[in-house]
Amino acid sequence: MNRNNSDLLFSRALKLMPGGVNSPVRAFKSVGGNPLFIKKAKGAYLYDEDGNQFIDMINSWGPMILGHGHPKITAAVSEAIKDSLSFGAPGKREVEIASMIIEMVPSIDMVRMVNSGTEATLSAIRLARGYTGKDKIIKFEGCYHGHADSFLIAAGSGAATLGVPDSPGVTVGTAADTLTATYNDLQAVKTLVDNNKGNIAAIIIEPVAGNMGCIPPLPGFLKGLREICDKEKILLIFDEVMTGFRLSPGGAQEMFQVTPDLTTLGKIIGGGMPVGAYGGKKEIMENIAPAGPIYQAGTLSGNPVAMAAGIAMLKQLQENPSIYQTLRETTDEITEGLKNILNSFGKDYTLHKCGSMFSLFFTENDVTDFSSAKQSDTALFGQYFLKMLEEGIYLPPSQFEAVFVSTALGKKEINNILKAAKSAFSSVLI
Ligand code: KE4
Repeated sequence: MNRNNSDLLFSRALKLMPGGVNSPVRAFKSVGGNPLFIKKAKGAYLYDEDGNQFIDMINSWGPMILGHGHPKITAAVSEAIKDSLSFGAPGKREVEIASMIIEMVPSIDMVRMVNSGTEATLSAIRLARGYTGKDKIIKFEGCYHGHADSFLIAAGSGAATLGVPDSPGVTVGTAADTLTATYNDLQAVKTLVDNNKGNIAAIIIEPVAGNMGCIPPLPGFLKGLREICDKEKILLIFDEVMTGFRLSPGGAQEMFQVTPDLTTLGKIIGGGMPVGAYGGKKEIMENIAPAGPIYQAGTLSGNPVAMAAGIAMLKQLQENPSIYQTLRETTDEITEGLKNILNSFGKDYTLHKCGSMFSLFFTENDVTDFSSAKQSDTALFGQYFLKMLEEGIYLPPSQFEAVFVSTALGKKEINNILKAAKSAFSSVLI
């Protein structure tokens, strides 16, 4: 595969930006080789700077659930741009998207628009701490909630100890207020809550994990968290930046029928533009400035062009609820095909899926949390990734990320994905 232009661009980029990228996972570090520089995308396809074509199975890490260049979204953005790009003042589109979100996600009475998932989650944590007057939060190992200091925390040794910084620059003081539990382990949460009675403001979780690979909640896990939070007066925050509007119009909370106190959103909500949001019960949200004392702000929050893209996206999802069934069927066809091919090589790798997201773990062991996910053969995954790239399939460049299916994947693309997988497995598994 000719990648001269990408390699040239990457060598320049390395001199100009840390790691040559604007977000670490794009650098292909965990799979090897240089990243490809994408020039354009249309429908199910990406085209790089050397003219190579790829079937897109990342879809910008989730947002492009309708594929690239959806005419309704493109038209809405083109229309909005005619009226200039940003006002820094309230606009009609903010009212419109807020009412759509509140309609689609029943647990949200009131919402604040921001510019990324990270902004949404860090704001939600500040709100939870301000509203409850308590300092500590519980997160789960392997769950990623963006790069705010409170989330870049590794598990301390033993269940009762405090978190430790997982990145230089995060202070010990900050880490002390983040407790970490094992995903799908309700007893671990109960132990942390008992050891920190009355000090925990919130539990934040990816209701379906996507950042350690796709790992669904075990039956009763989310409901158990809800019960703990009700009993201990802890706020339950569902980080649905990835699952929101993907698993169903109401996200994971609709799929699993568990109601959080606060929800964070991103990715799909912006239709490909930088948009995040957090929302929840009115009596909680009304504590956010200027209605209340808890501060949060943003120059480009509610940006009219980004709102236009988000409105067009949400409108498509609202008006075509059958797409969720289509996405499930496409996901089933791809995942069942992969499992059959692997079985023909005598492999029974663990594959987890939920709605239109899935991950193939290169391990035959069960995967229910981060430590079991880490048993996967990441080197083999890297070889598989590069082979699939050669075959024209662009997968997420990490074992610990999820594949995101779009409605643009049709029969032809599914067949090509499975044909490529058969070729890739035959070269890496034998
Ligand atoms: P952003 O700040 O990247 O918009 O959102 C952070 C975030 C928050 N919560 C969840 C559940 C998320 O998955 C994310 C971001 N996801 C990663 C992919 N695993 C974004 C890709 C990247 O970091 O480049």
